[in-house]
Amino acid sequence: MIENPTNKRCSLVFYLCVMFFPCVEAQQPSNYAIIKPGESPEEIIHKAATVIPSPRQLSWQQMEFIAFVHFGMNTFMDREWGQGNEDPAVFNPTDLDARQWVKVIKDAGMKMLIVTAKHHDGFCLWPSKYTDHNVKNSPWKGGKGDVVSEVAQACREAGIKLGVYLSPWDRHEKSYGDSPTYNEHFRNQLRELLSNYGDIAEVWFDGACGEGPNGKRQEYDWQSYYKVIRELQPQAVIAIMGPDIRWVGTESGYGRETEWSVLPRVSQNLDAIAASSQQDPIAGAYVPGDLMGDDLGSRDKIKTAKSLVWYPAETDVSIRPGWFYHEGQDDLVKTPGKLVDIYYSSVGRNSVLLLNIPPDKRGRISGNDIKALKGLRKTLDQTFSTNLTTGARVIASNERLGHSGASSVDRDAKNYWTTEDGVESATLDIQLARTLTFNRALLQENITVGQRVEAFRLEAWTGKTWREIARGTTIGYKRLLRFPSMTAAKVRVVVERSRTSPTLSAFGLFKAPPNVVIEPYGGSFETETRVRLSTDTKGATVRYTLDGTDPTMRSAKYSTPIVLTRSAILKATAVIGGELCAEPVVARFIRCFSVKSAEFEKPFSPKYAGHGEATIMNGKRASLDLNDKEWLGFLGDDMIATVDLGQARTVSKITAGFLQQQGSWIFLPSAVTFFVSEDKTNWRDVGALKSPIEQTERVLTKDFTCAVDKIKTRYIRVAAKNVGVCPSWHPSAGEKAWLFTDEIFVE
Ligand code: FUL
Repeated sequence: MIENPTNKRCSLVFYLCVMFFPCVEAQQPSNYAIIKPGESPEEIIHKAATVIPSPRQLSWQQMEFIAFVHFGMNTFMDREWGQGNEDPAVFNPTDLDARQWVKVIKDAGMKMLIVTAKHHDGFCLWPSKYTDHNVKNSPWKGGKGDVVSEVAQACREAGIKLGVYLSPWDRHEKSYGDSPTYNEHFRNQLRELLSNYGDIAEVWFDGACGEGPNGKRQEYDWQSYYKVIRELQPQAVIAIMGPDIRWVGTESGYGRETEWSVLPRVSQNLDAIAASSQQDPIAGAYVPGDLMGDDLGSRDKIKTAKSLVWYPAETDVSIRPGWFYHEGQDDLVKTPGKLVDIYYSSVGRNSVLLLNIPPDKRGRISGNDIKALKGLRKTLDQTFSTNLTTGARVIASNERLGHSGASSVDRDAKNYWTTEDGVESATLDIQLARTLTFNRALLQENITVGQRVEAFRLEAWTGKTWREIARGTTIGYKRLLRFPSMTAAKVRVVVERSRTSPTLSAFGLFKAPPNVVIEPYGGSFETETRVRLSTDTKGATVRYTLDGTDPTMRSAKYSTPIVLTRSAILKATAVIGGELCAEPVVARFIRCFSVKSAEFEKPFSPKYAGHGEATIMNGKRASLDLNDKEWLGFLGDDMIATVDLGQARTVSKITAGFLQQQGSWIFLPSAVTFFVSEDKTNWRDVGALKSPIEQTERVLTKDFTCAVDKIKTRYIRVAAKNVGVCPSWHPSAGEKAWLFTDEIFVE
């Protein structure tokens, strides 16, 4: 069932539950703390506030924005997870250019590139001595190529750090499942990667763990893998299935509003910890099992902890629905607006953003992805290049000697404001150089002394009173806040609660470029619809197009509501001082017949009932979120919908939309058949589309469209075939499968 999906993250969580931590010298301050028996909740909270990142964790956090590059056999097989039996002859990029990858990544402001040296299919992008399943047996460069080496070289030249993804799960390797032999094989591969390609800044172990080619499951010897990494690349952080960096808990790109980097580390072996206190307390320890929970590090979570650890979050998300490149997703690249939103919700919420940009079959990052990244960069530069606190004067309600309030706006990360011992709430009054307009704020704690702030608010002086403009809980390494434009000469940061003396190493105010709002934001209409455009910025005008092209200075200027009488892709942007200054916002409008009523032969599930029958005829498309109220779900049954247009119409196109999210047991229909009828009794089959169900991690929405030759009809029936049960390769094989539909359009 969807409420209890069996997916790879479950195995990730399981392994995190049992994984061990490497030995660390017990010194204070450190990136862990032991709670001694009898310590009060108060003492524990103070202790948590002094746990600090290790030097490698700190350098990693300071990178803020890093790139994932999924490239390999799957790129050529058009899949997300290979089987391991793919022919190396298939791997043949025609124009691989690692320098292009690095340039795109650097231009976007990312500081590291993590390449999938080996994914679950076992194919190695470097000529590994330990397997034949690698580039040397591919036609690419006559078998003389080495992708990892080209990437390493390009990164070195550009000053970009290099990370490697090495999948422990290997569906090709024969020894997989014969635990000691495969563990040695895996360590050998690690040694190759960590010895021959210069400095490695991150090793990324994914949590997926399935059966190997021999049907056996592997017991990973994580400790021995970590040992190899610490020995060969001590500066590298080990992420996800590792002790340094944790998975944020979602692949959506949206981290938690409250994100603590200090978490309880529950021990399985308390006696051992007590006995070895301050020496080698780590063996037998594990981090919380539920990394997907809403709360990992609040007072409530840590008050009963036996030890605490600095374990910061990394937010991994792909710029496309899939991790690997698929031509069919060229139009599904996230928009700059969406990427900006993700940036605020990851980097801006005390996490590092790991954004995946998959090169195509040529071995190059494709145009749509580059365009989206440029749009993201442009908005970030427009927003953050001018810090409006320049020249501000700061008065703190309390400050420690050498750590004045002014340190928070001096642009020197080493200087920071903090309070005297025992002062855990305080205010900073910031007098700006003049009256200014801003709609974004940045706050940074000095995490080299710990993460402390639990609640804060931001106020602006209206001339008469202080008005609250934003509030938040945790700050951590970085917190970004968005709020409606505010004009003021004085602002105030109020730290309401902190675990010990609060710190601020940076405070900034910014003005983001104008945002264009389209109302309604797309949808369908029968004869005409009126669309209003507006911007949140005084003095800005709006230019737009209706054919899907990006607006230019020559495009139509918006003045009165646009009357649409045909389908359109509306793109609008704002202009100030004769310059286009915002990324275009896009909305799709479809002209279609209104459906008067809809009925289903088999009922939809009450669990995913959307707005009832109306869901498929309200003109509103659903998002990729299965909980979106625009979805109707059918469990195990086909979706057979009959819609009534109210009167006979001349129809040329019928479209039905569906969701694929196999991890949640939602499959596309295996076939969709379209029928028409004038009397609802005699039906004529006007077309059918088949869609083979393939194993994939890809989450997407897909429209099944049937073009017909101007048929006059009043009733239309769409019969979508549910796969019935989850196929044999699915972790929940045999369980009832879901079919999700959002809309039927008749044009
Ligand atoms: C997952 C893998 O199964 C996906 O294919 C992808 O590599 C993602 C980043 O990690 O666990």
